[in-house]
Amino acid sequence: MSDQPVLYSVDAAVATITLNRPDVLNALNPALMTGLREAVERARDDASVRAVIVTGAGRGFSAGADLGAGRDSTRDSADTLRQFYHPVILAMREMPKPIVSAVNGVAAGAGMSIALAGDIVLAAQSATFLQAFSKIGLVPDAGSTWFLPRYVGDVRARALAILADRIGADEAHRYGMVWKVYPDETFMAEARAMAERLATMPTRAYALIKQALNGTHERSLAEQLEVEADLQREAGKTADFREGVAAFREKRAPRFEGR
Ligand code: LHQ
Repeated sequence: MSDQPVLYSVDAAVATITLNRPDVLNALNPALMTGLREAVERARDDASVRAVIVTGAGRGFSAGADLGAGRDSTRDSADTLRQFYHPVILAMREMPKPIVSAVNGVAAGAGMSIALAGDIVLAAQSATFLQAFSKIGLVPDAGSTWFLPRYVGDVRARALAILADRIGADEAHRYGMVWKVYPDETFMAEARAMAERLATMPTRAYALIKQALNGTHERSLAEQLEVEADLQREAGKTADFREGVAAFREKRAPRFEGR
């Protein structure tokens, strides 16, 4: 196994980004967050990549910030967040390709925030989620206070943040923060199949869909209608739109090329 904190590979137009510190449940440190940022940017810039999977090596997705002895306790947390965490969360949201978060095991603290930053969040049956922050006297960060109220509503977001209870995949699914749960045995194959499916779809439209949904909660209906109209103009100019309509008329499956 490589000792790189983040692994990156591309197969069949799908980039797989693997958090790779399995001995510590992929706890996050500056080297891992830098690697994650670079991997996300690489997937963004590689025209052959049309979908991305983010997952964890070993039995965890990520246990959040590394609390081990090696961490630099003299460093201001806000500086660490701004330098290493915010660019990753923003790059994931702004990534013009769909991201599947394949939550293979525990997602805690900022590890849970990273999972929630994906577009389609899938969980293995044995995966767990916890807003570990308050257990060690911290506040949720890396976007959890933004994602959770929007995904699960205020009542659950507050309870999750305050109580820091560890919840299972089924509960996370019921709350609405996970799209689908799969048995552990087939989980990675299902996540891969989802990403491969996304990689055959109209990639430009996906980029525009992400743009439409990013920030929708901050806009009025009238403003959002304008955003939709502008983005639809762009989508309407793509080869994939022409192909989608042609395939519909010819009663055949479309062959989207992502442009
Ligand atoms: C770990 C960790 C870990 C190091 C397990 N670090 N080794 C804060 C500050 C500043 C800037 C950035 O952002 C943040 C945000 C945050 O993310 S704060 C939240 C930090 N994370 C946590 O508080 C979670 C701590 N971990 C746990 O509560 C448990 O380990 C969970 C619930 C994640 C998993 O429990 P188990 O499945 O029972 O596994 P375990 O506890 O036995 O852990 C396995 C190994 O991983 C163990 O090492 P060992 O050598 O004993 O086998 C742990 O020490 C290590 N590990 N989390 N965050």
